[in-house]
Amino acid sequence: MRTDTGQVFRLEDYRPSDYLIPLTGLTFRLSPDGTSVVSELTVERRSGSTENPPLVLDGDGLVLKRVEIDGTSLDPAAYESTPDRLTIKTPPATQQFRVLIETEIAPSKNQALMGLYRSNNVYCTQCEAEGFRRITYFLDRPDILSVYTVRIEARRDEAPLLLANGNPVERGDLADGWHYAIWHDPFPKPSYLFALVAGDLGRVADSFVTVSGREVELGIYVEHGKERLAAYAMDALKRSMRWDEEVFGREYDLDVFNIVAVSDFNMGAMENKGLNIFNDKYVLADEETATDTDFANIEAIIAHEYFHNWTGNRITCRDWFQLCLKEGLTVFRDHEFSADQRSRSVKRIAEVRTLRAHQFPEDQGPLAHPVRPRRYREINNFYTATVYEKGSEVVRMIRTILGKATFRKGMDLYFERHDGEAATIEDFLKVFEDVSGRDLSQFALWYHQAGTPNVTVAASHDASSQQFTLEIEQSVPPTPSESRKRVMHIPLAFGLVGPDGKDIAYDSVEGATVEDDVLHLHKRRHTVRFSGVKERPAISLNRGFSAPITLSIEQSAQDQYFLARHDSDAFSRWQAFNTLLTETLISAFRQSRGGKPIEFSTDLLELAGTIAADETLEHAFRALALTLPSEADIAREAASNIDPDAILAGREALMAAIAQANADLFTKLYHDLSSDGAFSPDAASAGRRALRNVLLDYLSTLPNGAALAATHFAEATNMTDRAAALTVLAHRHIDTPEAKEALTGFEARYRSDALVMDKWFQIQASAPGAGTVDRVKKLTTHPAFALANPNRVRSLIGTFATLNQTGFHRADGAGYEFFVETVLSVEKRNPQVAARLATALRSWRSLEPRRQAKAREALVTISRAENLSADLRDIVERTLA
Ligand code: 0A1
Ligand code: ZN
Repeated sequence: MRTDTGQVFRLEDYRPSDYLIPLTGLTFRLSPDGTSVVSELTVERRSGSTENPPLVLDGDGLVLKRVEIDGTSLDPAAYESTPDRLTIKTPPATQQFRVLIETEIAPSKNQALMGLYRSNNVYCTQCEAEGFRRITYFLDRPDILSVYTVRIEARRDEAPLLLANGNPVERGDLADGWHYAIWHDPFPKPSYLFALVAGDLGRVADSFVTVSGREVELGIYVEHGKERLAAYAMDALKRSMRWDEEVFGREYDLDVFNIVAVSDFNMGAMENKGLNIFNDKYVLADEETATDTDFANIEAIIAHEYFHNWTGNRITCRDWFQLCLKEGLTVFRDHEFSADQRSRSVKRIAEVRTLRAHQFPEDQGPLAHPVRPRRYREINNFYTATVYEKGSEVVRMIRTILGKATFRKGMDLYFERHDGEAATIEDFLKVFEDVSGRDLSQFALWYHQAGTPNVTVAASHDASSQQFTLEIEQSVPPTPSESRKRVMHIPLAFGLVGPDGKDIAYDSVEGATVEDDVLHLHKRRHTVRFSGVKERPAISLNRGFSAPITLSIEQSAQDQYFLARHDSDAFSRWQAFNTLLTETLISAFRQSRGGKPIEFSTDLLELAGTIAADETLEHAFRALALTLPSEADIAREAASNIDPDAILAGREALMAAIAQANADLFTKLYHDLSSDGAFSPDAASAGRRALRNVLLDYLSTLPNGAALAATHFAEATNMTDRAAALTVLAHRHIDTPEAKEALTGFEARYRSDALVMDKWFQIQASAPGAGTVDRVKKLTTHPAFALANPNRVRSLIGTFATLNQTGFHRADGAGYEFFVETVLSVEKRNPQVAARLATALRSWRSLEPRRQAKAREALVTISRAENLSADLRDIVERTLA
């Protein structure tokens, strides 16, 4: 484990390296406890340089066996080596020279899951961001692009399958039951994209013919016996490959494309060139074991990693500050892919919900950072919702500003101009400036400035002059180390909605630029006047969530109801209803805390029924509209002095009130939606299930709710319905015999399926109430739980800390105490996973004073632990600062 050196990396300190490594040869002789790695590097002085400064290579915990230069062993006085660095003091003065380095590593002891490790007896690697240096000494930075040839040797019985990046070149037998394979990747790549897999796995094979007629062999490797579960992932892969050709003009470039599913993985998946490695959770699925959400995630992540082949691999990042160059752009691409494969408006609503749930609290708390950060202590902690999700929103805004056709021209120019390079955000913005002739310097603040901008709007109408006026003001709140903010370019898509629900035309507009129904804010304040507006319209703003901002708009309840019923933009229609719900829930929270009876407007309760029954709306849309803001959503919107118990009470009261007001309607709809046909994971079928399961949630608040959920559980023919019913039972009826029976039944049925058991852990860990802490503690001793496996830790501990507001933030601090203990034991094995867990405490300052003090104590306890890793120290200290 790397302990903290306290070093801070700064963007402005970037310097090109003195040396390049055009060619890299690697030979692995695999053994669990002692793998030998021989690396043969062709090192070149950067052109123009006449000096030969020391060659300083990165390492991390390495054991050096030998070093040679140009075929001769190096005199020990000529180099210095530590586990973390190899310095060759005076390299040859020639333009090029060869360095041979042998290291020895122990994959079986690697619990951090970075570098070369073992998962279920399969050797696999994870090198992003700085894992390659745990394998061999190297210039482990993304601007060093090298052509790799890799030879893998292993015992044939232990590892019949030998994979690396690129194309297969040769394979054969060796003495004593060993064999070898050689792989060559012709595309120069950074070390973080290196990958190797060796083991005994089952293979699902297919092929894809690219637009220019080249045949690509596709392989997905999974645990033997699970091949059938990779069918959906394979289908998603082929659809992704076709889509990238059609929509972005990007063709695949190697003869093979392989995906390997492993069960121990720190993140979702990794885009290693030609050899993607996946958390098996994002590959394996069938109706019996996976929910509709799992299917959608698999489709999105398969696409995401595949799309990286162009945005990330062919064009990579100059340094880690540019992470959003590949991640924000690739998330944007996978969002667009899913929108095309499914329902665009439903997908957009889901994206915004995710952004608000994960990125907004980050941007509004102590861990806020710009989409392109300027400094970091531990790069692993910057794989954040800001870099990924807000990064994607920024690319979406570029498209909104330029229009689809010019955006595509810019992308084409980006691929043409930077293919084979390690690029920067400036390079990316420049292509769009070049194709559009626009100046994007103010827009670039979206990359440089942290914080969620707030836009306040007041509207007024003057019938006599037929003028409709918007007073608009923007502000960006201060964030850590950025107290003063500059004015941003905010593109707001809008419509003026007339009494018939149609957008009304206006004669002219002054006070801001309007292009294609987008209002461009460039100044702190705008007075925007629309003329020729006879009747007062309802203003629909930030349609499609055109800018990732918060909007405070003075709007009558009447207008909000009107927009929730009639806005022609599906996102804004959803938003209008969601705002009504949120405002209601915030006042319910305040009433509940004040011990007052909670009352709701009958208009709202009725509108819920109208939306549920509106056949002109997609099922999935209705399901999303009827899903009440989560307790965390309510806490975020209420902003301060948070008492999770009162929030829960208010939310439960609204659930029950909506259910009571619509009991007959919901019951009828619920029954009408029961499925008759065979299972299909497509979006429309998933939408029906989603709506029916939301209705179940409501109906379970009524008398006999537990019995209804128990029947739903017993009759379920797929995991989506089964998990939904189990959630209702465990969350709302935990003390009933029905809940106990369902939990035990589920456990008995899926005991040996780790990924399904994760759902069982998740459902219990998110059950609200004071009793959950003890239940979760007890579950850590369950045979299916393992602290060493990131998926298990995330489903039990991560879910408890992020989705269980009342349990985790229990007023007596018991939730935090358990959490601190667990985070510190996870950290001993896997600092990266521990650091990510610890971000669950980032919003501690918004709690009411008593909980706030306990949460702070918890953070301080972690910060005082001995030998804290760089990963965890970085998170905890920034959270406390
Ligand atoms: N580049 C990957 C994410 C990723 C990052 C770090 C990892 O190390 C443990 C693994 C994966 C992606 O965007 O999918
Ligand atoms: Zn990515």
